[in-house]
Amino acid sequence: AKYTAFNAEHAVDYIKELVKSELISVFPADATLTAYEFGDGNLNLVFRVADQYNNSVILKQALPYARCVGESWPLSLDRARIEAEVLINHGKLCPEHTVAILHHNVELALTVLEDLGELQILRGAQINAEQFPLLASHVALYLSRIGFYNSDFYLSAEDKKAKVSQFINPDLCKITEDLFFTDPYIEHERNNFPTELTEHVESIRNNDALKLAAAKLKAKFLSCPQTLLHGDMHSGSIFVDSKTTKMIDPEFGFFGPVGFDIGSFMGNLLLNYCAQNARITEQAKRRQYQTHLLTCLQDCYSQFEQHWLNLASSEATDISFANRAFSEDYLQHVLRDAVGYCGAELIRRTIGLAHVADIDGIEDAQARLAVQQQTLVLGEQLMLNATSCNNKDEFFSLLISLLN
Ligand code: SR1
Ligand code: MG
Repeated sequence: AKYTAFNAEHAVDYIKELVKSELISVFPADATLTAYEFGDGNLNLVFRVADQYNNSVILKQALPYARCVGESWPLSLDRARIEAEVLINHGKLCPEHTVAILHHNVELALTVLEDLGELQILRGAQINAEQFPLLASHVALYLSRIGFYNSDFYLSAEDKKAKVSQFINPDLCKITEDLFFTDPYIEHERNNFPTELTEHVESIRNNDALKLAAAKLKAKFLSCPQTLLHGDMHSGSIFVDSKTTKMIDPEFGFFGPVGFDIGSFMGNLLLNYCAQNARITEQAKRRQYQTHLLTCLQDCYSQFEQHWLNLASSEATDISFANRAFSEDYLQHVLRDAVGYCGAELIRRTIGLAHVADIDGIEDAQARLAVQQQTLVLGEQLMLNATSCNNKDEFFSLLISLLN
């Protein structure tokens, strides 16, 4: 079928056809379907299609442009294929923590996904200071499995090269290259910050050491195809409840540096940590919640590293990589990258185009500004000190000293 952007009626008709042809098994033959569009993300259309028995699926369709900006920002529809193929890849490696893909249509740039509506989006839950004791271990398991099994530790060189080419994702990588690594460090119309931050923003633009760190992180993002990343591991890409964690939306997936995903995830935990300084007024409650977030970050990083070391000792297929000294050296570089990407995420979510509701939703303008100043300083210090972290404990000490 020729591409056309769907409305709710198209979504219902499309799913009806899938039911009729027995291509999905979620709905019975007598299902009466209804649909509504509820996408509030930056790029796509998202429909929930449900029947009278409470069965439902999500139909996600890429638009040929970025939804948040409009047709002046064209984007390739191939991102829908990439997202579907990343979901298939990650779903095989870590089905417990990857949203299930039920159907995909390349021409229409759409995917049909399991409906996770009974779970919450992590960002909203963390804005309300909800705690998820299994989040750290689930994210660590997901990132170590998808990371390791798509890396040179495990794939043959031939297979890896074929996969790198399967997941070339120029349009969405360009968004990250620009928004993450370029715009915050120059004057650009896409940047978005209050006038009161102008002095701080100018100090960032004049900080040669920081700009060098940003350039090195960008160079690595551009030319270090270590593994098949999720590519957009922010708190809006994670569904949770007390027992479950599911990653969604890997349309930014490509072969890039291992440290990028875990760095982005940690950056989002820290954005929430700082935002809570203006959100939770009672000191003891705030401290308790922030300690939980910090423990989540530390546990996640520690478990990620430990899983990787275990996988490397039991599953490495390349003899050159099957020794502990190599794994430790590799992981030291991953740590330094992750700390740098974490810092860059804090900065770009504060002064770049795409912000986070954790901070933007703070009603009191003065309190919001204080949080923004804190995320900028934290981001700067993490980026500047990332390459001095020799191991995770040095990173945790650095972080604790910066948060106190
Ligand atoms: C124009 S897209 C802006 C941001 O939304 C996505 O989720 C990515 O994080 C991107 O940087
Ligand atoms: Mg997304």
